Amino acid sequence: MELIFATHNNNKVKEVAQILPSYLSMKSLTDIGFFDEIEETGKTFEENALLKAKTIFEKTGKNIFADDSGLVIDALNGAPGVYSARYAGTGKDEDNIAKALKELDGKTNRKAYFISIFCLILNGKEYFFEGRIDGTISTEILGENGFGYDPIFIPDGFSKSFAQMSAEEKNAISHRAKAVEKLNNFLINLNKN
Ligand code: ITT
Repeated sequence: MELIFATHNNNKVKEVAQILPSYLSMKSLTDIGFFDEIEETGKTFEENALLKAKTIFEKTGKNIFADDSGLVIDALNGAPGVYSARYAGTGKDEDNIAKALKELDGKTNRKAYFISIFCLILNGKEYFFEGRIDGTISTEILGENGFGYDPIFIPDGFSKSFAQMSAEEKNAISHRAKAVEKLNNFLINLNKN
């Protein structure tokens, strides 16, 4: 079964390629030659995931999934949330991280979670899957692996950041891996019925 992954983020493509079950073959937007920006005007992760999946569905009519994800920080009233990619306004991970650390300066509550909402459009119908991982925000940059806010996110039960983990370690517990698992279970059940 072939699915198009409606994302321009190559780090997401890389992660999902490592966790997607082998009966699913994934095509990226680069593979299908779609390079236009998709404006994310939604106020929720669900709205933005749907917007991305729908844009590509309307172009291709094929089966699609999209991932809208972000970091939700308790002491910042949920920021950066849906604005995670654009938090500092420069589009650079290091600027987003610097802003988050600055906003949290002196705060003792460092609780946060990563969330990923997948929107699947299958035979024209929309389905949503959510993955979440709780953790804390470190006081400094830790590690160089991964992308985005990985260097400042320490998942609960661990003493290292996502950026200090191997891809395998992150993929075993991440928000994105959990959303992919739900999508996979849904497709397996669909085939049984
Ligand atoms: P697409 O919309 O093209 O998929 P994007 O990067 O703009 O790519 P989002 O709008 O979903 O994607 O923004 C997600 C941002 O949240 C992402 O750019 C990171 O800053 C952050 N993020 C999401 N998942 C992450 C993860 O696993 N590790 C670190 N940061 C993550």
